[in-house]
Formats: sequence, C-alpha cells, structure tokens
Amino acid sequence: MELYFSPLACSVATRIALYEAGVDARFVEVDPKTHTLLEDGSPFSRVTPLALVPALRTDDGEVLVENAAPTDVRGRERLQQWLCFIGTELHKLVFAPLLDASAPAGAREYALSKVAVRFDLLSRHLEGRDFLLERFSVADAYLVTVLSWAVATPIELGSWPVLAAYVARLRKRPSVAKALAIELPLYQAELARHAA
Ligand SMILES: N[C@@H](CCC(=O)N[C@@H](CS)C(=O)NCC(=O)O)C(=O)O
Repeated sequence: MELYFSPLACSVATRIALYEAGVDARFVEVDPKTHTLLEDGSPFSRVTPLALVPALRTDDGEVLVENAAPTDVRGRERLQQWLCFIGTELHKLVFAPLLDASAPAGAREYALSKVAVRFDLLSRHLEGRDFLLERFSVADAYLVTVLSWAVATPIELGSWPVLAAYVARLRKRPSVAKALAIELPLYQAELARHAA
C-alpha cells in the first residue's frame, strides 16, 4: 500500500488511520506547489487526475481518493455525517481559503464569517466527550488534522476551550503524535525549498 501525501496536509488524517490500523505502507511525498512526486519528479496527476492528496494505492493497484471514503461499518451514518461536516464545512469552506495565499481578501473574510456557528456546534457536541463518536475513528483523525491548521490562520482556537482541549488531547495520542512528528520536519523542508 502507498500513501501519497503532502506534509501536514489533510493526508495526515490518512497517515493516522494507517498507523491506527497497523497497516504497513510506503509514504510517497507530493510537493503541493509543483504537484510532482519528490522521489522522481513525475507528475502526481498520473496517479490521480485532480492531483490532490491523500491518494492511497492499494496492493492490487487501485487508487482511492477522498478523505471521506473510509470503510467502517459501525456507526456508518454518523461517521459519514461527521466526515462530510469536516470535509465541506471546515476543510473546504473555512480552512482552504484561509490557507491559500492566492485567495483574495474577500474570500478570507467570508471564510472567517463562517467559523463561529460551526465551531460552536462542534464545541457543543464535543463537550464531555473524548471523540466525535463512541471511540476514536477516522473522523477524529481528520478533525484533529484540520483543527491543527488554526495556528496558521487568524482563528483563535482558545476561544473554544473544548476544541482546544480536544486538539491538545488528540495530539498526544500515539498515532497522531507519530504522524505529526514525522511530517513537521518534512513541512519545514517544503517551506525552505520554496523560499529558496
Ligand atoms: N476532497 C478531497 C480534498 C483533498 C485536498 O483538498 N487536498 C489538498 C491538501 S489538504 C491538496 O492536495 N491541495 C493541493 C492543491 O490544491 O493543489 C479530500 O477530502 O480528500
């Protein structure tokens, strides 16, 4: 199995899920600016047409994309509900414009205007709970990844103490801590590459 990832991008969630599942995988780094593989410079669009991480190549050669496409039969409806909420309401609506340096100011203001109601909802749900569902799931892997991006945006996560505590707690979970410890230096190397 191969995971195509970019450092600290949403593909962190897939890396965490692979660690949680104890799956042995090869991690193939994709440069998010050039959309090429670091190992040989080949275009990532040869793997997946939109050239978006994560992409997972299974041992039989199938390429799976989309964070919200896991196999998890228990609590499937609620899991799908949270994955869609994270993917559409947080990742793409709020964080994508805030993290995209080419987004116009109006897009960033619009994104910021969407934060409070969504974070309030999430905070109410997570109050008194360890995870989104009864146990750790891929939705938590995705949520901790996305909420961790807040430090690179004007969003003050501390204004939602329940969310700040959730992120701090999950970042200590071994699979999450390992994923972030591996990807942080890769992200710093990526920044240095593009600053040069
Ligand atoms: N709908 C996709 C979105 C994936 C996505 O937006 N990936 C970002 C990283 S978080 C990416 O590859 N960006 C590179 C680009 O936009 O060119 C999913 O949920 O997996």
